[in-house]
Amino acid sequence: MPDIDALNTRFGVTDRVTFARGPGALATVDITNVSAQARIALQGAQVLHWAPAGAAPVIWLSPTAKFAEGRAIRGGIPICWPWFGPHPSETTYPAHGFARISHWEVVAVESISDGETRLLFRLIPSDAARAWWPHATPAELHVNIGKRLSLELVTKNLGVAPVVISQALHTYFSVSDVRSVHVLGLDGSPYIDKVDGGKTKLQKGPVTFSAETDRIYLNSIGENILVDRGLKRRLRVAKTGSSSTVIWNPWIQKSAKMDDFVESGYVNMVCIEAANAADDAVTVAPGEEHRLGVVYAAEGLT
Ligand code: TA6
Repeated sequence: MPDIDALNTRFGVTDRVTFARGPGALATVDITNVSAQARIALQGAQVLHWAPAGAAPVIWLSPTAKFAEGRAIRGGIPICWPWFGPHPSETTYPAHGFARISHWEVVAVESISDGETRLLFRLIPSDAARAWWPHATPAELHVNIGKRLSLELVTKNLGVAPVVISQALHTYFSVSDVRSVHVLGLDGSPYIDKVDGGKTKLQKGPVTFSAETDRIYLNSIGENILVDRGLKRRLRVAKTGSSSTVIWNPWIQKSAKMDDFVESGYVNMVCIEAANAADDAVTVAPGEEHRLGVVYAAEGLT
């Protein structure tokens, strides 16, 4: 259990960087600067909130998210690592890996300027995680909080053999109404349709939402744009080190089965995930590292 007083003594900055114990006694850090406000849980180094100054929150957090040690928090930016989805062979291993349910230590906090705060977190695997993943692959997350939000997930292979990882920054975006938004940038991309037996299909035009949507777009390296006329907002999702883009909305029936989705909660969120999943899993050679990066920017819509 992180020592909040020690964190504030070492990294806190009055009115700018404040550590606290939030719901479920989970440690959080609130960041306020001229450009934005954000909150990050130390469990999972999970961004829970980001709002550029004067703008509505960009990141969605379920109103009934459950906060408990070792339980994934519904919303924000969960880190899926070192595997995406169910473990390839072990059904008892946690879905989406263990990064999002593990403690991450704060390594550094830096105010670059009055408008940008940079934080560095390092994953501290539990004994259980070491059993699930017996590889020397330390993970770090760099977060920049400003008028843009950027994250970079770094995996280093300190072992003597190649290691295959799949991963995602599983970002939940807040939208006015998922039935009226669309995603640009995936036209012509092949995708695995997890709602239709995993068939591979080809995207035609913008991605729109009228039912449960769960797709892994492959060989997808370009920028995506989430257009939300209801919020008069365009969200740009630029990424590096990512070959897959996952698009997800659970819709009515699936979300109704989740205790951390309010009824109709699915209407106000959509996941656009910078990932390396399925055929795009990444092999990290001994002594090498892999960097998965995203930059989110909100723009007005005239
Ligand atoms: O990214 C989409 C997905 O893989 C869906 O299949 C769904 O399982 C979602 O992630 C949420 O997973 P979670 O384990 O957070 O409930």
